[in-house]
Amino acid sequence: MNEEQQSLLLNSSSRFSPPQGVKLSYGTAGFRADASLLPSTVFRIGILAALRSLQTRSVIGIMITASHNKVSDNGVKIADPNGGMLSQRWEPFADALANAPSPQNLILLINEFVEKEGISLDGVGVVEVLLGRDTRPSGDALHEAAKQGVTSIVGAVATDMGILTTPQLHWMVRARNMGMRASEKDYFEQLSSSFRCLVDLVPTEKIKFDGVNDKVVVDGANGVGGVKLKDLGRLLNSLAIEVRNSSEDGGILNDGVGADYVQKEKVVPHGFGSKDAWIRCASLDGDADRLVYFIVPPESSGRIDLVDGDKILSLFALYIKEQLNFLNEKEDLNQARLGVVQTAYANGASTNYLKQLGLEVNFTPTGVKYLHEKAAEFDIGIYFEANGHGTVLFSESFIEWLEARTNKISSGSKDSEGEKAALRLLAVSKLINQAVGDALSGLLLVEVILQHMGWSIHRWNELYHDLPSRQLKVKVADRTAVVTTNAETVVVSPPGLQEAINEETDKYPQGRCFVRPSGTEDVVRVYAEASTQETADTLANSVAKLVDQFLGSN
Ligand code: NG1
Ligand code: ZN
Repeated sequence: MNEEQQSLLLNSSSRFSPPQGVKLSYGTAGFRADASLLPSTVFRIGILAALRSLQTRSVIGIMITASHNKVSDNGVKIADPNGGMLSQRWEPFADALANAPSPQNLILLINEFVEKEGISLDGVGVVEVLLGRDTRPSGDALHEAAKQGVTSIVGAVATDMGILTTPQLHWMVRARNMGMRASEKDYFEQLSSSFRCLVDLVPTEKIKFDGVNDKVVVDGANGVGGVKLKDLGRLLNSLAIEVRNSSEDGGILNDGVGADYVQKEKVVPHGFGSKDAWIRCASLDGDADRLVYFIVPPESSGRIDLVDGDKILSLFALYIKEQLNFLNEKEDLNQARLGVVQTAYANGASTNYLKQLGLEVNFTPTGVKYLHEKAAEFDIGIYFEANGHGTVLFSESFIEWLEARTNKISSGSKDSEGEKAALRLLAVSKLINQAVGDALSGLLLVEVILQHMGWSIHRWNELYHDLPSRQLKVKVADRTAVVTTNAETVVVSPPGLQEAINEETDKYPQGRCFVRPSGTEDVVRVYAEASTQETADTLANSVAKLVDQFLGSN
């Protein structure tokens, strides 16, 4: 690197000292920690994003959020040129940068890395990094740190996209790199127009309004999603959306609210109660990349019936499979490959259901980057984590095929079911976020599919019955001592732990249990399923004890 570049970096990085005695790791979804520990990390991620942008000659994104974590935390993650997660090859560099002890050390690391990756720091040409942040109070200062990081690489500029949901930022990066319009207004317009198109294609005999089913009530986690959903809702006249726990209501982010709370605790979020009995309710997480639905049974004393990511996946799969059947019924036609992707956290009943539909079910480790990568292998790949993060990916070649097919329709032929199915699938590909899981676009797709099927949330929830399950966290001295294989279902280290888990699990009818180190919290997670809630709880508790015995607490 030349002298100008070197002194720019030395100067700016001396203003952002890393916290003492803390080791940060990029994890399953970027860096997350108490916000006070993060300025230097976010600054350095700014540098990394600028380098990635130089290497790919594309727009890169930085999102400042800690999703469902508490309000005092924050975090940072990168959107790659295709709008997806940062290339896994760059993650070790992100870790090394974040933990470099001094500005000199940082420069050494950068020099080494740019040489290895063949990135030229000659300052020729301009590259751009888009910055987004959620509603956390620490967001402004961290945004400034990211901007300083980006602009300490000669030729890189940072564009402030303002307060956004995580999926909006990813969508914008993807759109920019595809030469498409990429403002927030464009995002809302694309979602609302494809939603309207799908509503227009709902079979007329299915359209019914009965008061209870017309409205969806959404818990916005007191985060960014609620406000954005209100903006989007104004563009939709065939759907009534009531938003509660929007960040304007004064409640605390993710505190007794939001998709993570609702999914893990299975209780009503703040602001919901017996008055909502039987209504269709949904919950977003703090940065609106997760979505779950729920039902408040009457006299439930706070418990809910959860309609989780697995059930959203099942609903999407059913609808898409129906459209593919219409396409294949009479004509040639396209033998599109449909695949679904889950993790070990998927409820066993959902996997059975999907297999009974004749679908190919694939498993990957936890972390949407793995699910996304697998789903991208299909013409249509649907992936969801049970916690409500997921989307539907369409291959470029299948979209081209659909475009050609639907062009034929607009130039004169008649409305067969096959033609409507092609129009629907094309509209789904525009509605559902192709970059990452997106609660807002997911919610619109659920809503229009329910209209299409003429279903209430109860009918949807009856697709199959979840096996009772329990998730627990165990604090251990070193969670990295747990090493797993087979999409995280089998522990290979410490030795003997898996055998002990197997012995315990075998005692329970329909028992299934696995443990893995969390990528976002300093805990080992335990998941257990069994034929009754009591036995699922007992299994989870006994395995948590085993983890504690094998790994010891702090
Ligand atoms: P970890 O902490 O690695 O389990 C959690 C979720 C993931 C994913 C990431 C990123 C569970 C059990 N795990 O990861 O599915 O969403 O956060 O947000 O829900
Ligand atoms: Zn999130």
